[in-house]
Amino acid sequence: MMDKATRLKVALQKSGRLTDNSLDLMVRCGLKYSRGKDQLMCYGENMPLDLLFVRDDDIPDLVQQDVCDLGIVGLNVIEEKRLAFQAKGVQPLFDQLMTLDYGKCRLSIAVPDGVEYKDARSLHGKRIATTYPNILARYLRQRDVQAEIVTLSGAVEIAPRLGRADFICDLVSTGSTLLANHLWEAETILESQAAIITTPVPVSAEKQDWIHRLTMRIDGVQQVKE
Ligand code: PRT
Ligand code: ZN
Repeated sequence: MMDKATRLKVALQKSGRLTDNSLDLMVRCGLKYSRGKDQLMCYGENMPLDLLFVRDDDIPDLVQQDVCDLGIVGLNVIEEKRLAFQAKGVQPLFDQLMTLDYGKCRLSIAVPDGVEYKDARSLHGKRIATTYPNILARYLRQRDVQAEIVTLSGAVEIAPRLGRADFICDLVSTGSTLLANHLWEAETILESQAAIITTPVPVSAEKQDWIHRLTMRIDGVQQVKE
């Protein structure tokens, strides 16, 4: 094994919608790895690259804190974190290196069946439940709409039925969750897919070289699949 400082650390989602595709991508890039005992890490055997498994929401922070050199996470999480850091006056230290061809979804405004919605102005004076308060706030600000953002950590789709909100702003892929909860998709506010983020802080030449090789291999893998 090479020196710790020269090994790339890549953060992946531990268990969720991005996990299988992200691990599969690493394998297709040629990575052979062994699992650590704690299941928290995988160690590259034929590349100086180790995988760290965490909750997706923690991935931008790990890159921000320079604990990891790279991370794979949805654009929705990247954008929400970027805006949250900016709101606190902290400079976000993660750059988007490339987008990946999985994890596709959209962040949309959804409306209870029977309720009218024409455009963003329909949200004026209303309560909107979401787990993406910063992205939603920017959307409302850009349209001069004043609305109350109800920040929830999950189960956003049941908020209207519980009387906690008039509308929701949530991720949609097939639309079946909205349908099952008697909601209809009115407006998309962000298109999302998985992406690789990296630190803008300069890394060693060896690490930079491996980041370059990895992105070339990912390009190759993604072109084959097209
Ligand atoms: O535990 P951890 O925090 O790591 O996982 P998580 O529960 O926060 O995330 P997870 O695994 O659900 O999603 C990880 C990422 O996958 C998201 O951040 C998105 O970038 C992406 N993704 C793609 C989705 C969806 N599609 C998706 N459909 N994330 C969530 N959903 C949910 C959505 O919130 C809603 O509840 O699925 C439901 C809607 O799906 P449809 O198909 O019924 O429309
Ligand atoms: Zn999460």
